[in-house]
Amino acid sequence: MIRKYTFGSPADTGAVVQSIPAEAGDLPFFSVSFPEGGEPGTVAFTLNLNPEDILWGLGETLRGMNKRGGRYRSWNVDETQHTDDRQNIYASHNLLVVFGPGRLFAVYLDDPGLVTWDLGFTRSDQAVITSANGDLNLYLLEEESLNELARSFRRLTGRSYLPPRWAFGYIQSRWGYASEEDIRTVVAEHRKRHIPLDGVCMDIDYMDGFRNFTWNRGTFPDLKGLNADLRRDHVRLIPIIDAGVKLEEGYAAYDSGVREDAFCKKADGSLFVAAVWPGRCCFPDFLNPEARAWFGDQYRPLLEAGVEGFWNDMNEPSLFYSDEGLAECFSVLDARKEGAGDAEIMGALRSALGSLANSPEDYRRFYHRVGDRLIRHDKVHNLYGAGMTRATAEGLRRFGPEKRWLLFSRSSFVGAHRYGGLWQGDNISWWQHLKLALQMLPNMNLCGFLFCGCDLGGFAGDTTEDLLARFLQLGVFTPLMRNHSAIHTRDQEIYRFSTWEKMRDTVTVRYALLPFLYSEFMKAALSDGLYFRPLAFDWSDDPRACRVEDQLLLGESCMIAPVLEPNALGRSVYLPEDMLMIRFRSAVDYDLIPLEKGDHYVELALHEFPLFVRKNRIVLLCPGGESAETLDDTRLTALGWIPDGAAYDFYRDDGTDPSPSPDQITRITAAAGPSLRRSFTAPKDFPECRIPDPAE
Ligand code: MIG
Repeated sequence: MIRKYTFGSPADTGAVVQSIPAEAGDLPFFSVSFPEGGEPGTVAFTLNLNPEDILWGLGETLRGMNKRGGRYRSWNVDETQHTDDRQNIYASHNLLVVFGPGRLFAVYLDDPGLVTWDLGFTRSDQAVITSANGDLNLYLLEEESLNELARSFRRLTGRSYLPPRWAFGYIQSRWGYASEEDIRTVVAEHRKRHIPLDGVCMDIDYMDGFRNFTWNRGTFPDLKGLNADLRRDHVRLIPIIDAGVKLEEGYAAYDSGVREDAFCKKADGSLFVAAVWPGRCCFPDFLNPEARAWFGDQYRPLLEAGVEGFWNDMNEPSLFYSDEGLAECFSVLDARKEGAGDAEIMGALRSALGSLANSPEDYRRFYHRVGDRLIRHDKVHNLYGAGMTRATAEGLRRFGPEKRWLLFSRSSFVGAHRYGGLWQGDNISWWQHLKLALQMLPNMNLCGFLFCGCDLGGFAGDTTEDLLARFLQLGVFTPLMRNHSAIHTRDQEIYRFSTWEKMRDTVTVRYALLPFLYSEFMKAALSDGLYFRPLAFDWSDDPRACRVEDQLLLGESCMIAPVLEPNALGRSVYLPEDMLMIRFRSAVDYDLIPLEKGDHYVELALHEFPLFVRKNRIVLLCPGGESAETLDDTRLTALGWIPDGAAYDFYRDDGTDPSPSPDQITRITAAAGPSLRRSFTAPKDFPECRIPDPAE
């Protein structure tokens, strides 16, 4: 059941697709107040918390899976420090699930402005959610189970984005690949060593002076030819596009943007200008449908060169500084010249410089044109990245309606999950960030973003061999499996390390599992379900399971529990029921160990990692391969502890169909029996397939 409550006069955010009439009565569970001292119109919702209540949601935010005890802000920002004291990063996903004894509901605030979430921070027995604008639709969702609640939220906000199947392959990325030569070398090093590979990301260095939709003709003389060569090798190029468009007469995207009146303007009607990588930039008005259409069409030159996937960056939008901000900063610095020698001058200079980027004043300087209304940016700030994702997705669809496209973004809002995936942004090569990546995944899934992943190995800082190995072991299971790192950090491609063969073996497991993981993903997406979720979703009566913060359910029948610490030779795992542990070393080298419900310490040497499968369920391995395109998904091996037999609905399609039918399913039935491993051939076009027990 979903109920809607309206406060003030809300903007249309595009997050919700179901039309629900607003309730006239009082909002249950919460008390509503209008705090004084804040912005006029501010409204606060206070909820009393029971000691046992668990809070999930808020999508891409920091701290643990259970958000209780922390403070968060819905305010999209280019935040490079993903530490527990930061309340907001790139996305705003205003969904909160409340789960406790006798209590299960979720609240979604459809509000594009600043929202703060005090979830037991000020008072451990209270959650206070505050909307700065006070103009919002609040949805209250109640269902019988956590999984039903998640489904109901997806029905409210629409089906998740479907990537092409090749996007489930391994992707290599690095800020700093600057030429065709660099890219060809990366591909050759992978192919030579049989490290599977499906894509290489091109970061801003491919562009001509950081101008969107251009490429450097000196270092990429024939992008189309390069792309064609790589495609023969089953590898795709995935270029980056930033939000800001360089202000420069004679540059096609700028000129046409001005002509189409597609850029955000200030109150006096002049263009809003702020510096990002290309220098002074204009910012497309992604809230305006015509501007979105114009922006989506700008991808054309890259599409004509054969590109089939993109990542969109800097779309919070990230602003280094505006003209006005820079002038103000210099005047503060000038005024301080006299004071040299003062003890506090250091702090004053630092704060003047430190507040240049992404400043609240800049976000109040420009406007969006929605219909015949002008809306000041800060009122709808959190929609900007989502608007860019939508503009891109719609442009790609116009160009190629016959297939699915890869698209993932840094900034987002609920609603963007219908148009693209997400990566988790600039993590650091820290062990803490491996755990953080895992903990963000189920909350991102809950908010609709199924296609996501982190920068494997860590973006900033120098990775270490063991950290990269353990990151890859998580990446085997994340829909987006991308190794990415920042410029001037240690080289992070698998082949740079002495133990590259072991890491390659890890990636081979991804490819052996790829048809199965794809099946799990597509079934989740097409049924409005979850690919990753907290253990509580399936074992909500088991208080131990409900508190687990470092294991995740994957799809219908699997659980992952990666090693998250350095120098570990194993880890503790909690099993809410009997499970088979598959301890992988490679696609063909693994142990099958049935484990009973309860606590276990499992041994996992550096290049070993587990997948747990519930009893009487199976997972499927294919023979593997070096690209998603060349995998054989008919010659399969079923792994499972199935004393009572198992049935699996194996979803397969051509990997590109933009409107796939959910019933492209082969029902695989495995007969009861003691053997844990059974090889068989699955008929591609037949609905049924029975695997006997080899002992039969
Ligand atoms: O200001 O394009 O999160 O993945 O490598 C940094 C350069 C801009 C931030 C992205 C990161 C990317 C980097 N970008």
